[in-house]
Amino acid sequence: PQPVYLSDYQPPAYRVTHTELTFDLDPAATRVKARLLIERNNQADDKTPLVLDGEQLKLMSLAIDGTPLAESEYRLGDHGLEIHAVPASFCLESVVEIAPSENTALEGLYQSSGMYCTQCEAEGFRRITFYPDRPDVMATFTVTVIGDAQREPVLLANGNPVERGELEGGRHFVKWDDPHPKPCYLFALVAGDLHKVEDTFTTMSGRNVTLQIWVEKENLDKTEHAMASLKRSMTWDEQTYGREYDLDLFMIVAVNDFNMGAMENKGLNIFNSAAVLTHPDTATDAAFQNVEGIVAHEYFHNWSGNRVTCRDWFQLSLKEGFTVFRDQCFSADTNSAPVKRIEDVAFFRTAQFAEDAGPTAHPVRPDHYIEITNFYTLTIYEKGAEVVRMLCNLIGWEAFRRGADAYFERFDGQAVTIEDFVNCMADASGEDLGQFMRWYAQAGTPEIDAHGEYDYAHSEYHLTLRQRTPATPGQAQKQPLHIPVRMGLVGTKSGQDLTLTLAGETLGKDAVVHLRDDEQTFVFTDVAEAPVPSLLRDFSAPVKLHFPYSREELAFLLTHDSDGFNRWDAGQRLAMLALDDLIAAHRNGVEKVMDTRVTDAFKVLLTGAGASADKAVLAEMLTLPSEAYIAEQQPIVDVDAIHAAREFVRQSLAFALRDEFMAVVEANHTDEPYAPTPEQIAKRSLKNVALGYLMAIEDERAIAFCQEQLAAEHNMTDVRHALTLLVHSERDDLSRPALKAFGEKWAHDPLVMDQWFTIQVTKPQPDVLERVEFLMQHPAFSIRNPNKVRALVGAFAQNRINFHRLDGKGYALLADVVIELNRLNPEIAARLVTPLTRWQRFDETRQGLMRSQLERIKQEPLSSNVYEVVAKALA
Ligand code: HT7
Ligand code: ZN
Repeated sequence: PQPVYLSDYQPPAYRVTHTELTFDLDPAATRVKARLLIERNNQADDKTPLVLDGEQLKLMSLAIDGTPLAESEYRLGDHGLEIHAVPASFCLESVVEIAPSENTALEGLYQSSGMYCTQCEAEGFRRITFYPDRPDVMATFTVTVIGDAQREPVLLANGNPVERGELEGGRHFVKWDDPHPKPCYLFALVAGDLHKVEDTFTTMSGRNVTLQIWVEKENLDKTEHAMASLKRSMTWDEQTYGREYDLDLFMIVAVNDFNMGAMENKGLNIFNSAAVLTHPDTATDAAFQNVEGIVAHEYFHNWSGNRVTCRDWFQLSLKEGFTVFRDQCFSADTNSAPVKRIEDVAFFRTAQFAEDAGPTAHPVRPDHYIEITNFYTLTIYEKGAEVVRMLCNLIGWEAFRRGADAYFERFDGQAVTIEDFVNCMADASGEDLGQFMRWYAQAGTPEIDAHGEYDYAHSEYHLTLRQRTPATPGQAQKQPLHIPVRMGLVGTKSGQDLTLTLAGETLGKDAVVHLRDDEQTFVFTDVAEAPVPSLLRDFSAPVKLHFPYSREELAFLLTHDSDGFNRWDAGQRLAMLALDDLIAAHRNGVEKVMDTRVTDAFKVLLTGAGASADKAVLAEMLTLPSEAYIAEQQPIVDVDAIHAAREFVRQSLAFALRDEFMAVVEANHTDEPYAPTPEQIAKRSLKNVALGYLMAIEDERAIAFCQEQLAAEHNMTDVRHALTLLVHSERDDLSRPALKAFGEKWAHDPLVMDQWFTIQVTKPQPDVLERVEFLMQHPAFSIRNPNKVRALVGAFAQNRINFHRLDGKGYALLADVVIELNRLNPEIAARLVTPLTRWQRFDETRQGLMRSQLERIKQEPLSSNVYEVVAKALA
């Protein structure tokens, strides 16, 4: 397969001004009739052929302005159709046949649990009809859906319903009109036996919008939270960005088979059922929060993505980075802002940093790709959001908001580039963002080596920052970036933030310094006492910061830093220093000794000043860095040493602070009716974190507590946590009956069964691989369902000590599944193979084992998706 290059971009030779589609639904032979009003663009002439994308389509007829085309007038290939000569303005009519029931890739029109649904982003529309399947062709759409009145009583598409009626043979139809020009990737159709929950929203200009959530009948009681989240999102976008919804109807549909979380199709968002359905009995707090965030994300796309869209797929982060930033701010405003930031950054530093350090590293705006679906990555989404956040912090919210207003107004109804967005911000602020643009072009995680010195004689603090970005595939040399470093100086005597004075200018107690060169020294004057620097507050840039903090300094920041994020980060750094020592001890066969400074810090958190802190933040502060994060910090990952060291710390803390943890468990246990409020979520997470420590030493009171929590069935957060702790303990006598009862009780609920699969395959005991093999035969498992694959196989690949078994069987199992999925669903196969691509991070034995599985996959006849990932991993 050949790559596509950003530098080859050409505007389309022809535009489609209006698209009229008629779908006559049938599982094996759906007929799609298309009438496209097409006009030639200025740069083309009458010799320019019309090139349309099309894949897996059976062409039945083709006509221009009512005249059928002879076969000599066009060329039909595997990827599309070229019509040699066309008028400057004409109507193209085509009829094709497609087979939704055979579509296992879940791109284009497919069937999920008997209903029809679509997924067109990025290039799925070409599996529906012949069309210029590119985001810079924007048309209005009229869509008629014809289906069986019994099997498909509900027929949905984008926009507003304008006509409906009965047809012969028990068929019926609904016609939909979407007046907003859109690229075809935002087209959607859903048909099936669906039921709706309805509500209304009055926009800021007083228009009434009907809100509908469509689900299978048995899920009608799981929509309340999504509906409330949708209304909150609509209000937030009006208040925060002045953006109002623009149709009379907004629909969400839940489907069981979906490659990602959800899709922002105009007026008809399609959601993975896992991203929309919640009920206290079946969904955890994390799931409730995830649903809220995804509902908001898709809704926000109505402006950042739909009204203003991307010129080409290289600009993907234009809509995704900006929209993730918007949904992050919404969740921060709606819940606990510091916890949201801590969770996002903890995930980012683990997973995106790993992507940036691996063979598939790419810039926020890539310059080439083979398969665009491989580029829906953490770099495009999350690093893209961090880049937008930096922009906002650099120019300030007021200027950022003016820039966003200008962006939406200037480019409404257009397909644009990242430069267009950044130029709006530069215009609104007067800031020169030229150097800042490198963030979009350079892959890899920048590292800052920081070093500070207090000059007692002159009351000055000299802070030197040196930046470097490591080489990444295809980018050997990097240029210095414009990095905003938010910081404070915390006085060691007063414990307070000191006033920052730089080059004679008083900046306040918390300021942003701009690092632009390879190395810069900032001299702060009038610093009355020796400070400890608090750097990169609130994670002001997506970089790795190295500062030679002593453990005492970290313990000091943990209790004194005015920045909540950096207080948490100081704790993580302190724990990391202890973990590093223990990893080395394990490797060298030396007895492990617990660092009492960590125990003391935890004691302060549990009983001292920390105990009065926000409970949600406290829960985060009591959580040790994950094995995956610890691995990220090691030059060569020693899976067993990391696991042993982390377990040792957990157990040491539990032995030393047993009573304190138990007091937290008891103080935060509640049986008030479940609500996903920040207060309740905070209490549950604090209690469950403490319970986790006690279960690490199999404390008898904790075991009894878990059993009671499980039996009480008060809410899924508590039930799942208790079940997980029992299953992950060494107590088989407790684990087996609990798992069995849970599996039987929830056999009818696919989303709960996903949790049941994950709990079993994430435990540390060594029989997990066999368990995965066994569970793959379970009636609730299907390799065709992406949620099941993620819950079982994907979760197993995150179980570090079991996946990385030294006999290589974990790798072989993953490769087997990738090979099978490569035929069925290439997009999911390409995502699933990721853990194998990180082979360079491991010891020689594991490197060899992982590589040999990659080689085995490469021998197969591969989809372009899997080929691209595997080829990069082996390059
Ligand atoms: N914009 C949506 C992306 C998406 C997607 C991409 C490729 C294949 C399947 C997909 N489903 C959804 C989701 C979003 O970012 O909001
Ligand atoms: Zn998105």
